[in-house]
Amino acid sequence: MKIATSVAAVALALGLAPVAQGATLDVVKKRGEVVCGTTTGFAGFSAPDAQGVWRGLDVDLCRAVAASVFGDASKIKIVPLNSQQRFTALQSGEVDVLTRNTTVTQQRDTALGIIHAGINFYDGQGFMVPKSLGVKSAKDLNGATICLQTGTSNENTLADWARAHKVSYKPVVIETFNEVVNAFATGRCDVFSTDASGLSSIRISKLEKPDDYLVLPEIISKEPLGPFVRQGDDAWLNIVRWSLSAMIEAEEYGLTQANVDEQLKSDNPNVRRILGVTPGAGKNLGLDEKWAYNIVKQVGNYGESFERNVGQGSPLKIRRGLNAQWTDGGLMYALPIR
Ligand SMILES: N[C@@H](CCC(=O)N[C@@H](CS)C(=O)NCC(=O)O)C(=O)O
Repeated sequence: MKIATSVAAVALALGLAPVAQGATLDVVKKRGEVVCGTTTGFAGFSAPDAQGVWRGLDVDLCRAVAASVFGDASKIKIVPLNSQQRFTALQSGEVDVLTRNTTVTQQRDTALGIIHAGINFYDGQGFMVPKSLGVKSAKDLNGATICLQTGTSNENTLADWARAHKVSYKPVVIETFNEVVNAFATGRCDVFSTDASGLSSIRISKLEKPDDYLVLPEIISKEPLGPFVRQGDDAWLNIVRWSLSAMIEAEEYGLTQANVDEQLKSDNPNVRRILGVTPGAGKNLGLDEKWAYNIVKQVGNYGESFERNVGQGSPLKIRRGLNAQWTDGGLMYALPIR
């Protein structure tokens, strides 16, 4: 994190950051699209499909913001950023919002001039090894060479864990995603360590024989992943935060892409408020009253987005786990739209 902090300091010193405070919504409206910072290509979360269209859970969040601002989820521009570049891109105004597997930490939320706008995936750091290594537990990793990507929280988390568990290892830290994956695939390191979501994605989409690899059972940290915006623009923070919350609350109330038009006739007061039949929530955000209706209609609720991109409807097949609704024992607990 030292590196990211000094990049931020340089950006600030150069006068790159921040764009005029409070102005993001105006800038976005004038431009006609929301600019989102994503990964350079992380299947299930943010990656271009065969037609070059960006898809994924994080891309859906970007689309949700566009749906609430413009009533049109397609009004987005994706800026691919590696782990190291992401904070500077947000600070400098190159992107309006970071929608990219970024762990919320106290340091990032305070010292970098940015702030999180919710959590769209509760994760934790893990390890992947080739089965041929013959290792069944992270505690057996003594002496291993471990691949990591530069500018991630994973570097420090691993160092802390290894010290506490008296595991010695040799880090191989590489800046770009494809290179670090390549280093692992070609055996330059024994282990890949990053968020468990990342490991599932890499195993399925980047390794030739996924069945030759094993994700170890240990999860060594909390990695709450969520969108970030610049500090000092509460109106924009609210738009991103409530767009995400609307997706989560829509799932709680059973509002889906398929039934949302029918649900406009619902007499449930919560549903009427979410969908703007009872006005107020849109005006509060400076948006059309159909802001959340447009999200559900065009992007879907959180569960739909989850299943399509990373869950049972995707090659990743990640279980809801911590990302289930609070009513199902998970941590997804939307703040009420009222
Ligand atoms: N959640 C962690 C890790 C996020 C991260 O950047 N992970 C790497 C995985 S190795 C990644 O997404 N790389 C994709 C890229 O750089 O395009 C963080 O916020 O630092």
